[in-house]
Amino acid sequence: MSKQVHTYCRICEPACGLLAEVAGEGADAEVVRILPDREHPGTGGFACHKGLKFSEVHTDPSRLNAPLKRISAAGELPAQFSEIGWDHALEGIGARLQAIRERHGGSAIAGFMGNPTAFNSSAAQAVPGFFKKLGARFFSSATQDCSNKFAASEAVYGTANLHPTPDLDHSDYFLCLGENPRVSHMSFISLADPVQALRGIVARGGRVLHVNPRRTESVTPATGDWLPIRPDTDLYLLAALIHEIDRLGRFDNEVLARHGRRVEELRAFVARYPAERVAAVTGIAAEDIRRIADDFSAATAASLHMSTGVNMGRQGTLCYWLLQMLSLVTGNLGRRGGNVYSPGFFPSAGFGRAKVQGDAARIDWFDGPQGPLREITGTLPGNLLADFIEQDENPIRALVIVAGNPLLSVGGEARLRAAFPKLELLVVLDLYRNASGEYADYLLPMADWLEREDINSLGLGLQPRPWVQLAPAVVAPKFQRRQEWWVLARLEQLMGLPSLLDSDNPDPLAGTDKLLAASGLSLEQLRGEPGGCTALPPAAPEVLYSKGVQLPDGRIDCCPPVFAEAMARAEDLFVELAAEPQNQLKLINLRTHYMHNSWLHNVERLKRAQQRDNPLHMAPADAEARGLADGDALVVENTNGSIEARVRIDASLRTGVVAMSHGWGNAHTPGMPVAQRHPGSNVNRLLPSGIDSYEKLSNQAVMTGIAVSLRAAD
Ligand SMILES: Nc1nc2c(c(=O)[nH]1)N[C@H]1C(S)=C(S)[C@@H](COP(=O)(O)OP(=O)(O)OC[C@H]3O[C@@H](n4cnc5c(=O)[nH]c(N)nc54)[C@H](O)[C@@H]3O)O[C@H]1N2
Ligand SMILES: Nc1nc2c(c(=O)[nH]1)N[C@H]1C(S)=C(S)[C@@H](COP(=O)(O)OP(=O)(O)OC[C@H]3O[C@@H](n4cnc5c(=O)[nH]c(N)nc54)[C@H](O)[C@@H]3O)O[C@H]1N2
Ligand code: SF4
Ligand SMILES: [Mo]
Repeated sequence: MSKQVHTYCRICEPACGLLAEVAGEGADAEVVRILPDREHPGTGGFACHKGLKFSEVHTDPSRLNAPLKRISAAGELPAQFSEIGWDHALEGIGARLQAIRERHGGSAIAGFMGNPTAFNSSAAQAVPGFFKKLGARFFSSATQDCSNKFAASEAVYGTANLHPTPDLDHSDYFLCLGENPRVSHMSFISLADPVQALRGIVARGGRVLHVNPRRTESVTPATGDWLPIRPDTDLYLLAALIHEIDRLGRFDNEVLARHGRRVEELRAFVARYPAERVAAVTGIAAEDIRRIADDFSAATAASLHMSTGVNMGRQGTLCYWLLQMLSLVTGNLGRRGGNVYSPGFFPSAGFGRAKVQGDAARIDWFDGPQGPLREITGTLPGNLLADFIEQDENPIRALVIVAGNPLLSVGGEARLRAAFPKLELLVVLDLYRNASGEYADYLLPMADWLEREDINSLGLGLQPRPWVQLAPAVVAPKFQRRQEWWVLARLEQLMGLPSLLDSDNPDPLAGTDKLLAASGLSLEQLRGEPGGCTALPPAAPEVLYSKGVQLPDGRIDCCPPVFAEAMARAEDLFVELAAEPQNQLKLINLRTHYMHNSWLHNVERLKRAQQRDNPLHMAPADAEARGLADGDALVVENTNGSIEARVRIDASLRTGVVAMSHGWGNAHTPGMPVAQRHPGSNVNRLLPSGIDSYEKLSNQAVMTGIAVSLRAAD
């Protein structure tokens, strides 16, 4: 006898509704297969192969199933581990953390919280709280991903938590920058089947334009056109678009008078970048820029969005600022079909409120080891992790990684490989013994999302069609797998700190109950419903202004004073880009359907013939100019490092641009044997690390538009 359990996928933003078919009862229950949930009120049966095949991760024989303790020397690879019981492991870890804390203070301890935590509602609450209680330093994958968005929204809206999403169902013009909806399913918007939404715009006679150095899989006659751009130059395109719209006299002065401040300062900044001036640097003809400005501002309802391809350039914060401004000055912000705020079950824009000074957001800088530093939503720059471990004064001595793999996800692999063995203690909480875990003193086996309860709170504010679901654990955790919140709460107890486990009836999701109350819902009610899922009424577009914007006077800052230095630097970078040699190759990222950052690499089914490594994709003209053919072995190098790769000629790339997938490089990851058999190269060896490798305003790492050169492999 089998039954079907309603659940949803926790791999990426859409959170697709799923049905898990379960055979057996209690501890013997097994997930037989996973199907799309066609009746799901939010996602309507959309799902991709990663979610539908997640049971292969759930049952992967390489999973961590018991706590492991290192028995080989620090840094020795491959590492040797032996199994120990939970009590033993946690007592050992607790005692060592406590000793380090007493000797050197909490800041000698650090946490690194990786991306899957974002979809893990109990861990998302427990992990930052644990490190705060310790007074520890804190890092997260956000500074490799999107922290520019937090910094920009803080300054512009007064909250890191407001990210107006494109109202694709009602747009007749959509500008998509540095994002590949078909492959990634987008980020900072939780929408099932985004490609269907793009098709809808084109079918209605509207226009979709993909601004990208690569003609992505999202560019088709039915889903939009391609506007090729030189990497790391989006700021100048956005500035030119706003300026040309101003020139056309199309600023919505009524909206700006009602909701904006410092509009003249914005005007003055963008006036530095007329279309004629930015054409050569962006690689986009002036008349094309003027035509887009005209079409965008003339559209009945135009929206726009940007993602990691722009975040990871050198000026992601300013880009996100101008993206908001393009929406605002054309009257599209908070308007049907424009960019809207959809609070869902709780208006979370009120969280993450910026500190203010006068009428503007301010940043609290402090002295870092190498100059002024800030935290962004509590996080230090991941690109300084190696520096903090290696520094003489007050170094990090203990690191706890939760659902992350910084060795492969952060720039400068060689620096982290050198730094990790210097730690007195490295603890890794993961599904796998991943590349970073190879350096661990303790590896702790975590439950996956079929084995735990979750609520889709990540979607708060990001769902154009809002819904809430409380998914029960489909089956009990297998073997000795445990949840993150429980591990950290046990450690708190062992270290004499207040802990959730002090309660007789600990509920790691209890914090969400208060938020649910705002919509007249409760955990108890959702737990009682078989599907656990409720569609919520969409909000009126104007709530962006009433419930979203958090600056004291309710206005939007069109030219935040905290950007002054970065605005001046924008001109220096412009001059630098303009002076670059024509034949300089620039490296960008390339997500595929067959990888998910550095994980899912142990899933055999994703290792199809063309997907067993991560070649260097190259435009035909660039290959021809260098006498290269498909399959040639190369060394890709720059001042940061070098890697080996094979050439793949790829006509989808703009000339001068090469692309490689990240998350590969598992030659030394015996804990993931499928991944190790198809190791690929870690492209992040070519990325910068350290003090000049991230955007100062936001701690966001620079990861695209990286200058590289090529030579034949020996
Ligand atoms: N060159 C380059 N580098 C990049 C990027 C890029 O585009 N180009 N993208 C960046 C981005 S956007 C991101 S978000 C980061 C991601 O950076 P990270 O978060 O550091 O890395 P992931 O590869 O997502 O690794 C996630 C780890 O969590 C584990 N895991 C999965 N589910 C769970 C769970 O439920 N519990 C626990 N405890 N562990 C779990 C997986 O096994 C894996 O080891 O990478 C960044 N790095
Ligand atoms: N299959 C799959 N899906 C994923 C992931 C995955 O690894 N695999 N990762 C998940 C995660 S953690 C995230 S954050 C999201 C990210 O979602 P997206 O941001 O959509 O990720 P990408 O597909 O890497 O798209 C980035 C795009 O930016 C382009 N680009 C690179 N440099 C520039 C530039 O300078 N300017 C412009 N305009 N474009 C540029 C690239 O060509 C690429 O098409 O995806 C999520 N979904
Ligand atoms: S699109 Fe993302 S959330 Fe949906 S099934 Fe695929 S991996 Fe899961
Ligand atoms: Mo990400």
